Amino acid sequence: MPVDFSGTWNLVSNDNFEGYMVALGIDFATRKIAKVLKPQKVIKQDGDSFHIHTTSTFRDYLLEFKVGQEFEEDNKGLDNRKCKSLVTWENDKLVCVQTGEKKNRGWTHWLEGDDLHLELRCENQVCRQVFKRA
Ligand code: VLZ
Repeated sequence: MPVDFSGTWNLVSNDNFEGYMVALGIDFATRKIAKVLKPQKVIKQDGDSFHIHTTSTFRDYLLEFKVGQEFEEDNKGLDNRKCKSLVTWENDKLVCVQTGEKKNRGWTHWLEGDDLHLELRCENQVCRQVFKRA
């Protein structure tokens, strides 16, 4: 049985989101608001088809993709830079490479115990987020 990330997840820790946002070029005023947010993720997974909705009181971000199929990502409401994104399985980890203007951009999701982990990468910055089931 493959891993199933489906569910509603609440952010419980967020290490270096500030550094990640600086690397993405998010302005100071937006960072001030964004760094205190406690986003929720609603993940719907059907085999290799994913729907990841990140919601907050400030902005929402919806991502839909199939593992192994490259797609254009607009990052609307984040840094608004377009990139080519490809998500693949690395064992039980879901790994996204976001190819574009920013070097080393991407993220990794995995499950650890009852927790959902997310590592967000951009240039030399790594943000680590942990979510618990709502
Ligand atoms: O997550 O790429 O789950 O897209 C934060 C919204 C969303 C709050 C961060 C507004 C997206 C921030 C993280 C304004 C600057 C992300 C992927 C993996 C799915």
